Amino acid sequence: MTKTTHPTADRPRALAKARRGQPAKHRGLRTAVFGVAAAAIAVAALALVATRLLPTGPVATGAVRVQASMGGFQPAAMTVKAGSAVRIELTSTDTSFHSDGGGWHEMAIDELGIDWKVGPQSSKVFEFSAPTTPGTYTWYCGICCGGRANPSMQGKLTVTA
Ligand SMILES: [Cu+2]
Repeated sequence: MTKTTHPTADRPRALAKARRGQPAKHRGLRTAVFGVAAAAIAVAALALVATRLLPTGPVATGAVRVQASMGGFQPAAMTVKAGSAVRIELTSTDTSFHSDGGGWHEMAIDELGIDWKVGPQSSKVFEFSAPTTPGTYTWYCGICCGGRANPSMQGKLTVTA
C-alpha cells in the first residue's frame, strides 16, 4: 500500500463545489419564475386597465354609445325625438370575471318592450322607434348588483316632441 490518500478524499471539495454551484442554478430558476409571475401580473393589470378604456373604436354609424359596467350606465340619460328611429350601441366594459352577472348587462324599458342584453367586453347595436308621444322612461339593468332596485344601474330616456 503506497497510496495514502483515500480515493474519495477530495469528495468534500467536490461536494462544496457542487453546493456552490447549486444556489446559482436555483437563483436562475427563481429569477425566471419571478419574471414569469411579474409578467403575468403586469398583463392582468393591463387587462383591468383596458376594460376601463374600452371601447376605443368608433361608435357604430348613427348610433349613440351607451356603456354599462358595474358602476352604472354612461351616459345615464338620453333624449330622443318622438317617433324617430334610434340606434344604440350598448357596450359592456366588464370582464367575464365579475361574479355578479359575469360581465353581462342589460338595458330594459318595460313600457317600450325593450330588453337588450350584452355580454362581457362586447358591443351590440340595437334599433327601436321612439314613442310618438313625449314622455320620460326609466331604463334599467336587472342582471347585476341587486338588479332593477339598484339606482346606479338605471338611466332616463326622454322623448321630446
Ligand atoms: Cu348591469
